[in-house]
Amino acid sequence: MTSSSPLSSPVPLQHLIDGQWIAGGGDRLHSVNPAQPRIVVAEGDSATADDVDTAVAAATRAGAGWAATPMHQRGAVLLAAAAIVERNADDWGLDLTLEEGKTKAEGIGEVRRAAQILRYYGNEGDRRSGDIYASPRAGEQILVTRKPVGVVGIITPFNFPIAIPAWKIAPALIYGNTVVWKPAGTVPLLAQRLAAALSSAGLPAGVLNLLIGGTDIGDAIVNHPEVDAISFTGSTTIGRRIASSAAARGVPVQAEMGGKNAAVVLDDADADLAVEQVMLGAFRSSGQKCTATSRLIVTDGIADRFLTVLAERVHVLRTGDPTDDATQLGPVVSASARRTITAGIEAAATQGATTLARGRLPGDGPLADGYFVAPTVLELDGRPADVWTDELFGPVLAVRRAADTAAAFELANDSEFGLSAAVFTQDLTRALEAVEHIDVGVLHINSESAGADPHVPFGGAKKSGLGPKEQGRAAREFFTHTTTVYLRGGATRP
Ligand code: UN1
Repeated sequence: MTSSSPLSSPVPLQHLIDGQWIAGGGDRLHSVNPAQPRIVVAEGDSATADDVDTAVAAATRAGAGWAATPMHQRGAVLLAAAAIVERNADDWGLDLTLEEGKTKAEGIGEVRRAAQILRYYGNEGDRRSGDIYASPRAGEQILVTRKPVGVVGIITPFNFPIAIPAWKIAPALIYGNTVVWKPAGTVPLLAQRLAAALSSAGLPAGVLNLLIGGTDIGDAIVNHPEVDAISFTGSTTIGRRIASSAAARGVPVQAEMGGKNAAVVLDDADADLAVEQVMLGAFRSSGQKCTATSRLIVTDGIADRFLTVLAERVHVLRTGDPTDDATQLGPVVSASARRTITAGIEAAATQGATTLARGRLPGDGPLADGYFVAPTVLELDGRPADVWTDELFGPVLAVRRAADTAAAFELANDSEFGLSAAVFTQDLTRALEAVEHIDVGVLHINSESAGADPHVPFGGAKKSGLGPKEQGRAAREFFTHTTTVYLRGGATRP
């Protein structure tokens, strides 16, 4: 069943500065439905460099009051926002699908996840907030307390238009920081939804500012002298650029960047479970997750059987209108993303890859102009191939065979990235070896490489990430700094 769009005309884009929704004065910007790019989802004018100054000034002014607000009171705002987001999950999930292209089930699931994240941090006031150490001196205790870092610049990607913003903004706010946020220009509508939820939940003016625009706005935030910390998720190229300019200013950065995540299927794996999970990891969200499975390593004893079943399943995957309940893969986000992914598939062919499977594309009709890429599985023979090393951020899975478990784990580590991995085995000893040998920030044993719970650390090893991990208590390391207090009584000891 195809749901009809609740958006009968493009939503006007607005920016939130100092508690006011304003139209921008910059370049024209519009977001389109990637399944039917002639449909404009939201449009308006980008923010300008002056808007960045105004927003940072507002965030700076709001800082002291917000930091002095008791954490439980700050949490109450996040909990109220969570309720608003949850209440609107079906509608905003469909908006997300229309603007980003992931399936409706994933869109609605993502909005619910944003609510869950807001709730997790909304309850932070009920948790331990610091540490006490013993002192080597009589009559003294040593306390470690936490303070907000100040004004945080937050830059978020297109692929989780509400969940990733929530998992950066919620911890920033609960620990008493104020925020200037620039979402990806391809998904402004969901950004407006989240900012509006927080605003109507009672967030004071200036505590969260939303500026929609291109990389010039992102750069202006990153380079602004009054911005005290930057949290970024996105491409490795931009992440490294942000990190170097922030380092030059002496400002901390949390950057969550690329992944080239492997699924390792060992001889003794439950093949049905592994096929199902590898498919989810590689093709959900059309492979546009930094945690997506883009490499598959199969040991020789199971390889033929496993790859045959995988290929059969890929051939019948349904790529199409993401608002249709039967669709398994929507489009990728933009024409340029499709170009890059398609070029990557073509380059692989010239570097010795064999196509093991290629799914179907939607035919002519209303989706003819959509940015669809057929899900593709490519087997490599061991010669160097870019599809093995470079993140394509699309529904493309590169496969290599390994003689045994040790060789398979070595191939899993054969990447400059180390975000996530999945290992399929029923043998506890091999699972424990995977924990010991595979160098990643997130390891799944017998589940797909993507997915992240709000209460546990998330982030990569090697070149996938910089700075403290995200989510759960780990987020506190980035969004606060500590004061070590040597605490003694004021009277002279007898
Ligand atoms: C997930 O795997 O569900 O950009 C979350 C990304 C990651 C989030 C992945 N920061 O894809």
